[in-house]
Amino acid sequence: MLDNHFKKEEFKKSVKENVKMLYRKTIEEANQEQIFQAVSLAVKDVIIDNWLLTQKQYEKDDPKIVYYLSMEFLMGRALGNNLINLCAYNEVKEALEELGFDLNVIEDQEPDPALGNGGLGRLAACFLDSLATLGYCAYGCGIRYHYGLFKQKIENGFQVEVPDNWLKDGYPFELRRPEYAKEVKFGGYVKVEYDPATGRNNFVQEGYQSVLAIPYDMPIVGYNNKIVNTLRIWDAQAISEFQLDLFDKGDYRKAVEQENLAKNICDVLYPNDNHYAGKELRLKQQYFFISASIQAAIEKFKKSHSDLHDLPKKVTFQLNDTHPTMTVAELMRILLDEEGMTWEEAWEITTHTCAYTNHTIMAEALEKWPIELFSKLLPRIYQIIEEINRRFIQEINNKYPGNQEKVRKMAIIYDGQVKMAHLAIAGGYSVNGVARLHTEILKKQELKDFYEMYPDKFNNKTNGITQRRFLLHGNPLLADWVTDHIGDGWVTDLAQLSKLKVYADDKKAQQEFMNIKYQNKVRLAKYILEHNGIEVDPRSIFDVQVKRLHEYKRQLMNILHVMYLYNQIKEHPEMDFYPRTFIFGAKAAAGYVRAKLTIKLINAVADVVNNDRSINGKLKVVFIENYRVSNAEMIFAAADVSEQISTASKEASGTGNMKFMLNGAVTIGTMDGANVEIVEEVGQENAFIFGLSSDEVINYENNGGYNPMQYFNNDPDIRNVLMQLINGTYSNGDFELFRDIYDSLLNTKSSDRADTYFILADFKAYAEAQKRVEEAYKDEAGWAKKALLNTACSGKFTSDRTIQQYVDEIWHLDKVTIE
Ligand code: NBG
Repeated sequence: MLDNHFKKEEFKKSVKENVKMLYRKTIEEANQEQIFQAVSLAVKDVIIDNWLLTQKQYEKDDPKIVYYLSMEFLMGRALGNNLINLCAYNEVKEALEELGFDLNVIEDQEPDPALGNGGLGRLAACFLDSLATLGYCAYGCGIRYHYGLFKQKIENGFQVEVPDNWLKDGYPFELRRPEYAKEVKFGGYVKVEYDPATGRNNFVQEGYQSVLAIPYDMPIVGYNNKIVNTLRIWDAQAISEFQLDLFDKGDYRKAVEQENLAKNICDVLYPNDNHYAGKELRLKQQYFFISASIQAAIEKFKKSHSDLHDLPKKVTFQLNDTHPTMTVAELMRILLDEEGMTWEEAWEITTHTCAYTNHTIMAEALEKWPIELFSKLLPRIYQIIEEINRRFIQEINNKYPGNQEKVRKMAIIYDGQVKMAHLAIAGGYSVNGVARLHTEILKKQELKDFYEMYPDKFNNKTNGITQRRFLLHGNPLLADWVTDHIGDGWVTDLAQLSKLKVYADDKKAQQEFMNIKYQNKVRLAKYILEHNGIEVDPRSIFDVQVKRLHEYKRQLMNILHVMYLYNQIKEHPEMDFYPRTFIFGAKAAAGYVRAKLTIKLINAVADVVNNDRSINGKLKVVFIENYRVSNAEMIFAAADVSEQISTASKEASGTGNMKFMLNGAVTIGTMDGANVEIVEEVGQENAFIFGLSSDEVINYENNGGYNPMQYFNNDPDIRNVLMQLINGTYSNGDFELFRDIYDSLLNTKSSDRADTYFILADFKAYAEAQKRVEEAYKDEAGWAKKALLNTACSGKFTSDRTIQQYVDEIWHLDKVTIE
């Protein structure tokens, strides 16, 4: 389906034209960044044709639309991915070679749009890719943060945050659409006016400040199908520029306030993963993008439909966690105040249009807004939520007469707080978790009362990832090898990977597979040498943990285990030990002190271990700076061992685990999140599972925790390692540097329980599982078989499967093909 534009000569011509037009330079004079811009423009040109075609088709077919509402879209770079999905990657690579450029280097010029923190934001990006590829009409709706997630620098072993000014040189894949701007109102008060004509009260917000929301559209290119969907991210602009009369009336202060409101709203993404901070500006961000998105969606619906009662047949608003829950109230506001519907009508429509995905059971991640803050910022929205709450409590009372305990636990507004998850459940028709185990925990524990009340709303959608980015683009060697063996059907039908199973015992296939792994390890080793100045041996086991830094993910357990191994090697130099490279990559939220200290610890251990010549390079520790989507692609491809070691019950799903598996890494992990399903697919014998089960963990938690001291007292290995945290071994004699970590594991003087995440309880089981990894790796053929089977069995974990399940069971979208 190669477009004419991607025929080599055409393409070269258009790049040259663009360089001339943009920079008044010849191709020989242009630098790499300029070539990136010129190439992107040429690609965008083709995309825009397909974008228009898609638009036309949608207008013709009038399919049902899903609006995927999300505070985060962690897109990663677009150029390479767009070329992949346009099936033009190789042609463009050759064309550029002929012009004297290397496509990889050109791709590296692109800033990595980091409008997300971690799994939740990356999932949204994978979903958009799958929606376009499967031919469903979908809009991503989010915020155009001027600064994405900070860039991480490591200085003296510590994380330092550097602002990510990703828009500095202009972003070629976005399109400003001022003609679709929307006004969003904050503050003021609500005036109630009785309307004798209708016999109803009208609610009018007055004395408010407003902001203009300007949409920027980014194309989402489907794979080989000409479909181009839209990610619409909103930016804020002061409205006062348009309302100069405010100055005339002397309301100068208000004009300035409005100006400032607009300036701040889209400044920066909050850098928290799985943690709620409760900042007013965050609440503003939420309402800002929700109000603009819902207004736009309703306006679009009304253009081609006459009856808003049909909205649920044509539209679903999918809430990516509770951050966009304002949707429920904003939709009610529009239907009540602007469309003049009765409460019952509006509620009927709203509760059949909104659907909610839960991504965590971590208590500290649950959003609860103080009513003070909420009602002041959003007076009308708050009023509506009060009424939703009043009716909801009535419903609870009807179902459980006299049961105040139920009201206490389930109310939307309680104890001076608005509970966003409760609003999302009451206001929607679907509640889903993101892995089977997670959904079961929601039903049995966290949301038990809601499940009892609305069993039919609850369902599971196990997460997935896009193989187009994480295999086809990220690991071209393996992608080609797979295609050579089973054809290229896997690119849009990942289940076909199971055809590789017949090669699991094939010596030649095993060798080829491991040889590709080796080459990918060489590629990563080169990156590490360039970026960290550390030399690592690609023949050693690459054992990798890359993900956000969080206590529940237990990077600490990993590094404590490295300290333990180091002690072993030092004590028994003669011991048989297969060389290992432990690779970490993780950003810590800027305010998360203990997480940042863990980064320092990893780097401190790296310093000691990597520079100890007496261990003959048997052990290396690397902390990769600034882990992000673009280097992730390379890291997954090079991993032998995938560390998925969260405390059971805490990781809702995980998606990195799937990316590793797809690339032929073997999991060492707990029975948590989607690990459970990974093991189910690949078989116990092809993974290394250890540790407490989620039931055991939850049981401890419900019964006052456990006593880590017993492990400290009874196990000399554990004691030894923990003492090294406070005896200066890794801190040049400073006893205090890592004391907080030591205390967190043993000391109950702090308010939280000691060792909240059961690191000491699981430590020995983890060490034992690591021993099994080592033994298994020494058996070359055995390992190759495991690795190959991991790839072969990863078919379930494509986001195409996840999206198809959302479509079949929640969204009920219509499939579209471009004629
Ligand atoms: C995260 C979970 C992950 C999960 C992603 C995507 C939040 C609130 N949750 O386990 O921690 O894979 O969501 O569902 O970021």
